[in-house]
Amino acid sequence: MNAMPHKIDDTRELHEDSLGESVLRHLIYSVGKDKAHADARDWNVALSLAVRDRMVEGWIDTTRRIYKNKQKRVYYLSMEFMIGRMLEDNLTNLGLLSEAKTFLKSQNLDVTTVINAEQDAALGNGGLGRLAACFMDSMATTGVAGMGYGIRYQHGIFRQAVEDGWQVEEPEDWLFAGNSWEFRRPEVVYEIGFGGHVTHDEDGKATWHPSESVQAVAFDMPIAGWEGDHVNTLRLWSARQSGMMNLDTFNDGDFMAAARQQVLAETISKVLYPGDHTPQGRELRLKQEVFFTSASLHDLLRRFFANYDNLDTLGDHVAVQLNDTHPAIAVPELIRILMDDHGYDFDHALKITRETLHYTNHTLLPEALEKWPRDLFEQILPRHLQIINMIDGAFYREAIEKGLDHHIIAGIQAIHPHQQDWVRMGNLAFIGSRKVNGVSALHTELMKQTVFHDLHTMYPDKIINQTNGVTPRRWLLECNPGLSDLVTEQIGDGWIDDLEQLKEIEPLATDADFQQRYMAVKAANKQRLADMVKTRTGVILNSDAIFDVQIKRIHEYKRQHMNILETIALYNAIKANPDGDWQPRVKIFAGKAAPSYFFAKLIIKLINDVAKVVNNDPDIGDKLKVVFLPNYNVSMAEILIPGADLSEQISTAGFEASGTGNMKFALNGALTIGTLDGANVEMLEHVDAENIFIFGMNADEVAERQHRRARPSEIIKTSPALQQVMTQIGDGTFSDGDTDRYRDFLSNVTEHDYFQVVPDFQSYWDMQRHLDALYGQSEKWAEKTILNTARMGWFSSDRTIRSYADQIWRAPHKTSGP
Ligand code: 26V
Repeated sequence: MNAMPHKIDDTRELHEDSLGESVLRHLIYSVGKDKAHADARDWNVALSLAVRDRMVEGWIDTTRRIYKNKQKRVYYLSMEFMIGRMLEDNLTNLGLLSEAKTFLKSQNLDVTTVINAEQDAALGNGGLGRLAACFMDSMATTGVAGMGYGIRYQHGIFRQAVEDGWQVEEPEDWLFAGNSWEFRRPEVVYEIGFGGHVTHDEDGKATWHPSESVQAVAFDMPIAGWEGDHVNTLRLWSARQSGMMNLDTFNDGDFMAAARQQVLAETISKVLYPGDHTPQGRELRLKQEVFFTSASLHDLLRRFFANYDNLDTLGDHVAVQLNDTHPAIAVPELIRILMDDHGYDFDHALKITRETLHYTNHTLLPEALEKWPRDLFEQILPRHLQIINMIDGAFYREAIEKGLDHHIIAGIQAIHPHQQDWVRMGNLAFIGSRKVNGVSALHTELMKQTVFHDLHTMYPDKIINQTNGVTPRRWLLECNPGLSDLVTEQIGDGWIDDLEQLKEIEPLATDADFQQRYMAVKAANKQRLADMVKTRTGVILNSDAIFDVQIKRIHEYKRQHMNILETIALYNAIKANPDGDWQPRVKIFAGKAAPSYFFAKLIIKLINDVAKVVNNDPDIGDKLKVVFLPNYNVSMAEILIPGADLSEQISTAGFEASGTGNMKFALNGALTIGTLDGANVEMLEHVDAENIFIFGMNADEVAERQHRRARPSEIIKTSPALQQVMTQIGDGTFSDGDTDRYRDFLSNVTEHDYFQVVPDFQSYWDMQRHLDALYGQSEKWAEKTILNTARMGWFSSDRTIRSYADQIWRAPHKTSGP
């Protein structure tokens, strides 16, 4: 499949060179090296530039088409884009992968080595950022006129090292060798103000006089959809000092003071906040949010004015999606621009804003709901604070009209009228948006019942569900070429942008020959995974074992600790009966803990402590291995997911908003052991109860137990296995006799256990043993594996994006299917 050649105007065909010729040209003229001296990175850069050249024509074409057709534009504002590597994605979408492979081979180069020479762009923490990256791919594939806006962090998520079993954070420097994909746009630059004061003229018109400002400079990356003809833009903002270095200071000889100013300004886009569900109410974070949101709004309005001369109809031509509350400052900022720069009155400005903005919620955890001290707001954003008060005033009148009482209204305004201490960004985003969505059916239901209960009563049509999805290009076609080829051989390649076609392999689930071929692919993927584990940790895996994988941010609600407790119990059971007929297992963990989240770091230490004991116990041998892979990232996921037999999705029910890793695993034929949480609920509906392994309490049962603060002690008393595990953790069995290390861990689990590890433990254990037995019946296992792949088509992010486009953005897109 070759990308269509594009023409710019009536000029000559620009790519008469073969891809290989372009690469050699770039190697010499862009990288400045000859073949004899080029290393893998040089080749990577030369190839990337050759591919980038071939994206540009489609990019310019797309831009012109959208402009000419006045297609409704969609802007995805996100603090995070967890992209990973781009080369294979772009080669694939442009249909250049096999040509590139052939060329690299002709130069005696190893394709994987060249592809892997690219640094991951890890400008995100976890699910929220990765979802934004999948959405960029799907907006391009479905022909949505979409543009992503974010921050060009100089340093993405920290690199995780493990020293003596503990997580150690190391600096990340993805840009050190440059970024082949980006275009610097020095002419696209906006002044972003902070601080200062507000004056009003005789007519009451306000003017904000910021006391400091920084510049936001644009960097663009082209995002090509499947088959390369629709190319959107990801625009990331970089902070720069306003104006030149202060010359007076410079002339005074105080060069250092001038340089200091520059450093301070550039701090804003220096580093990604590594908290995930754990906000640090830091001034710099607020400035980052304002910085990228304000620059993005100014930029999209400038583009709007190229087609229209009046902002009254903004919402007809533009839809803005706020990825969580991080860009929620867009609500007062857009109103401010409309009022102070364009002369709208407040009511009209609010109306236009509410026709344009939409807000996605990604978590119900109370500690993750952003709020800012009112005083900090006053200091940094005095005009925005005034506008928020006006919004609250208008909201109050609406609420009274709808018959809500004062007490309830106070709880859902942006600022509580009596306490006045916090600006609550969730409430602000809700009030200022046209639609508010959750990311799975269960999550959306719980939004209505809990955090947004009163706002939902007031606006019963505002909350809507949009179940997450994942891009089938990266998460099947590219990461699992073996399975992709097998599927394509059977049903053709229409599934790549119409994933529900995978249904057509359903009849093959019981076909012995197909089962054998599918499982041969799985075995090869397991081998690739085992090779990586050996390289990175030295642990040698038995590929007959169940590869049982839990990879995600480390968090109590995700319950990696329940998994490790079950691992210890299994270890004990094997030791008690070493000659038993045990199904061998490999427990693989990976994920980062927020640097300030001690308990999460302790879980990592416990996993590594258990690994050390188990992996070196001669009684155990190949029956059980435990591995913690350091520095989990997108590229590592691309190897882990295709090689997994079993996917751990075991969050406390009601706490995982959706999950997207769950979808990637099932699509690649791992069976899920999981709770009725997030999108697992909908996966159950799609793959059927016999093909997914659900255990434990549901969200209602969890809420009920948490509400009555039920203690775990009664349950522990009835479980000798669990008792033994707790005793061993306490007596130093896994900590070289150190009885102190896990004191906090034990009291957490045995006394409070907010995340319900103890009550769910037995059903988790039972389900694991059921899966052990099932794995022994290899045909049955293969059938379920195939049915998972066949029935996961609905979880394509193409479906999700079409649904946003229809139900939220009211924006055109290509329909799926032939
Ligand atoms: C919150 C905060 C709070 C302030 C500090 C930095 C920070 C960074 C990220 C977040 C948002 C965390 C929310 C999140 O990632 N939610 C995940 O979103 C996924 C995509 O919808 C979803 O699949 C996961 O279930 C959900 O946990």
